Amino acid sequence: MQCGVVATVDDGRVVRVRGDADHPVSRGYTCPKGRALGEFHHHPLRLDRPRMGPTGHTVEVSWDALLADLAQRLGQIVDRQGPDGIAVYFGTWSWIDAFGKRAADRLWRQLGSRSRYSALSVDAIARSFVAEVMGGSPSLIPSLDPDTRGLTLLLGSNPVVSHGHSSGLVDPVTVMRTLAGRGGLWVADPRRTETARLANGHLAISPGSDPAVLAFLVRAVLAEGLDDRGYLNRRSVADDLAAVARAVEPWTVDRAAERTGLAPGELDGLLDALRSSPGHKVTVATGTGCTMAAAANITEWLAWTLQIVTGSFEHPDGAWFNPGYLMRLDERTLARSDGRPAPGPASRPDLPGRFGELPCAALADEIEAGNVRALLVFGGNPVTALPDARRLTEAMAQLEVLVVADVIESDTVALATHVLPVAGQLERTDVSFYTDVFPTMRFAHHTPPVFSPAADRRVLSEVLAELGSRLGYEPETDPLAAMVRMAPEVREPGLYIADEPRPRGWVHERVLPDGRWRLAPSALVEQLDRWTEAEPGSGTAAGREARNGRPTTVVIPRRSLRRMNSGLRDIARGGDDIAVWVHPLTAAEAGLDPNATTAVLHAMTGDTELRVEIRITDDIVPGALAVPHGLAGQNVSVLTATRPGGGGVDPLTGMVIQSGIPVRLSQ
Ligand SMILES: Nc1nc2c(c(=O)[nH]1)N[C@H]1C(S)=C(S)[C@@H](COP(=O)(O)OP(=O)(O)OC[C@H]3O[C@@H](n4cnc5c(=O)[nH]c(N)nc54)[C@H](O)[C@@H]3O)O[C@H]1N2
Ligand SMILES: Nc1nc2c(c(=O)[nH]1)N[C@H]1C(S)=C(S)[C@@H](COP(=O)(O)OP(=O)(O)OC[C@H]3O[C@@H](n4cnc5c(=O)[nH]c(N)nc54)[C@H](O)[C@@H]3O)O[C@H]1N2
Ligand SMILES: [Mo]
Repeated sequence: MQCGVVATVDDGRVVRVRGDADHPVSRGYTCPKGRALGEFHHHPLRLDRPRMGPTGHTVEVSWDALLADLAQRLGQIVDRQGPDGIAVYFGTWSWIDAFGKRAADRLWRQLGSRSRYSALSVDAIARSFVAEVMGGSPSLIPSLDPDTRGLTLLLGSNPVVSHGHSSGLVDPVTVMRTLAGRGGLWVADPRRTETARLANGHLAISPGSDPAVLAFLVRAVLAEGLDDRGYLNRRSVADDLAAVARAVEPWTVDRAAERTGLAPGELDGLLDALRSSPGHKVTVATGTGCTMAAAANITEWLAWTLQIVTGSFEHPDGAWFNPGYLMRLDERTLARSDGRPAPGPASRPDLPGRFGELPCAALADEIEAGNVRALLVFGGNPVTALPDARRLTEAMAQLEVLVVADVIESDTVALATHVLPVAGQLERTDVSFYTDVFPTMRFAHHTPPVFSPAADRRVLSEVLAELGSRLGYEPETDPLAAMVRMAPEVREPGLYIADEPRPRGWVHERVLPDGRWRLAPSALVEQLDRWTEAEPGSGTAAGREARNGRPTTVVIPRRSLRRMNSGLRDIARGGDDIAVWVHPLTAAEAGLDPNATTAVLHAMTGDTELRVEIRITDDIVPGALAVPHGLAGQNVSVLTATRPGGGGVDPLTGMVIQSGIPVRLSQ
């Protein structure tokens, strides 16, 4: 995403890809995904020609025939049932094709549809929600500063593999080692991950128990006076602070130890690390282990609360907020929002609309109800990424129109009625526009194409402009113009670093409502109170009952080094790392053969089961099953549930619960 690479081309083929030692941000570093650029580009499964026809029976056609047919069908759907009948889904890879995404956004706006979905509601929507209710804008993304001298606490994130959830770390092994050597690095993760091995402390916590760790820390900070009182007086409201103190009060070390499965001494060790951090500053970075869990919202809220009560946000030894090189959030007046949801999808009024989108949890219902008749997929693979995969796949096969713009065959392409073979990364101009606020410093790239699109591929933005014209809409003539308006220099290809690469202070000065954090949003305080109540203290009859009622085996997510979700799994070694991690005790309890290499996961509802490859290891806590996602033959999303009342979806955000899915394990 932010590394400079040098591709050596010989006779129209990429023969070598290596890190660009002269790149001022990545300084020669690349990850295996970046180095796979050539192999991905030349892959035999690359989409070369447009295809059209009924699901599973598309045949090659000309672009002209495809676009004419598509325009006609979309027009008919709008005439028959209005624009909401046409839905768009933006996947993770749509963000890296800036012109394509702009064109898709424009077409969607021109259509006037409300049916917009993206990977946000299956990834980390809790983060945008908490940013909105606490800071006044969903666009605030705290970013880890590799140069911090304060303590760093990672919860449910494994940057050595993922490069950080939203901070796109370059050379994460070096960054983690540096953090561990300075203010200290602590990792809470049910797995002994590659990152945990580099940390000063690893808390092997029970899945889903993160709020207990954070509530314990917030309580201790307030009780011991480790907070930054002067800052809090200026930047928060006293009543809110009192509400926080009350909500975390039950979370003593013993109770937190009980809930997390840790020894009290381990939690005290973490508190000690905070006590000795300069100024008690701390950066808390959460990842998908937390944002996909049932307690996602309160985990994120308590993570922010800990950073706010210690005065860590925008402090030189705490997290900063990247305003983007092109987005320039620090120079704009951000629309203030307070967390009120928009109306949800018609078939699922129990779920909210948020941030101009509808939750992916509702897509299958919307198709089944006939509300969505066409779906346009950009840079994503909903068949593996979205919940309740079997039901969704059946629903998608019933669509009148399923447009998939991709670069390679996929499980979703296989269902398409209209396949758009679009130009890949080496075949188009790219500007780092939609990824602008994620890098570890404020900079932008503009890279020209290396090749012109091969075979019958076309650049997505051009395809969509033509489709728009056929529907009678005005196309955008210069997609770069909007970016150039923000930063004239990006007209020319190159790399641009801001004069102030990690600005601090703009959120406090320009964004916070009345200059103060909203420390105790009532919806979150209530969620924590409920969570606390559902987790009674040790020794009580209610406590034992709750523990006995808790499923003993849950699926948790993990990322693989050489894939990007479902992307790159077809290339050499991309498909190797697919095993589910299982603790020996869990294996024994489930009656697995100690030498077993496969096992079956059974969903607790319905009769869904999934045979998976396993690896028996004590690098994971008993009861947790760490499952990689994005695979076709081993699609973990068949285990997620979305039906109303099924407990598979967070009611505040519409987020699908993908971490801590109860299952039964068998041979
Ligand atoms: N059960 C479960 N579900 C999950 C997750 C989980 O851990 N467990 N993770 C969730 C998360 S965090 C995310 S982000 C989503 C991911 O969900 P999606 O974004 O929908 O899925 P990806 O697998 O990232 O999509 C990859 C597709 O983009 C295509 N692609 C690659 N390059 C390009 C390009 O240049 N242009 C275009 N147009 N397409 C391209 C790839 O070929 C591939 O088909 O899944 C979510 N779903
Ligand atoms: N190589 C590679 N890099 C990627 C991706 C990829 O597929 N491959 N995907 C990209 C995408 S789309 C995303 S969203 C990011 C995700 O980035 P991360 O969020 O860092 O994802 P992971 O590396 O899976 O780390 C999640 C960790 O959470 C742990 N975990 C699971 N459940 C719990 C829990 O209840 N509590 C705690 N504390 N931990 C838990 C898991 O064991 C796992 O180690 O990575 C991005 N980068
Ligand atoms: Mo993601």
